[in-house]
Amino acid sequence: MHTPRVAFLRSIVRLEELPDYPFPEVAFAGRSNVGKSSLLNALVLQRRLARTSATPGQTRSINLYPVNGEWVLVDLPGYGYARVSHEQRDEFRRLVMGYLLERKQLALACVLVDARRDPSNDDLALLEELELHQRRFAVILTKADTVAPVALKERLEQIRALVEHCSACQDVLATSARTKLGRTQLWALIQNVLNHHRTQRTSSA
Ligand SMILES: Nc1nc2c(ncn2[C@@H]2O[C@H](COP(=O)(O)OP(=O)(O)OP(=O)(O)O)[C@@H](O)[C@H]2O)c(=O)[nH]1
Ligand SMILES: [Mg+2]
Repeated sequence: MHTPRVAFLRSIVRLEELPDYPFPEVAFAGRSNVGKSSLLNALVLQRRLARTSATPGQTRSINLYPVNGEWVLVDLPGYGYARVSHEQRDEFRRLVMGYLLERKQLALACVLVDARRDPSNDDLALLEELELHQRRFAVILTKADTVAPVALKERLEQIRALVEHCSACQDVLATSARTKLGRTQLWALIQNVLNHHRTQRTSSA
């Protein structure tokens, strides 16, 4: 694979600001600090495209990154971050859930889950909503470099069992932004989903 051509398009804090273009989007969602921005950078082989931080709550807006002029990677604000007000938390939730459930350009929601932890209640609620609304999703384990191979295998089995009956689930993958584990598989999954999305659009046009 060639290094993708990727740029920063826009940062959005209200759903109405989202552009109405024909490009399919692939979004990274998940709890705060799970590694969304880091994995996005690793995926497109850029060090500092999306801002990352050891402090949770770094990404507070919806950030759009067009790739190869064909599709758009979307970095979402994280949920479950304790140190924000209730109002702010509700605001983020409305923004993120509104985007994930209603955005017509969304081709795939990647739900990122820390490989070291059991999925949180927020993670489970999000997966349930996506399945309920039949929005295509994949579960992506992050920070796989921090767990032993046996524990990683167990975690993968746990998640696969969890989504076994979810028809909207496209895949469950283990990744690491640090070692780039799973990067090629994630790229291939995205290309597959985008191809499918294109075919569907052509046949329904
Ligand atoms: N060991 C390891 N650490 C990682 C990996 N990915 C991210 N991190 C670390 O996890 C922390 C959070 O990473 P971010 O990419 O900023 O997480 P985020 O999900 O975008 O966080 P918010 O924007 O706050 O929601 C940073 O300190 C990263 O260096 C990984 O694959 N392995
Ligand atoms: Mg971030």
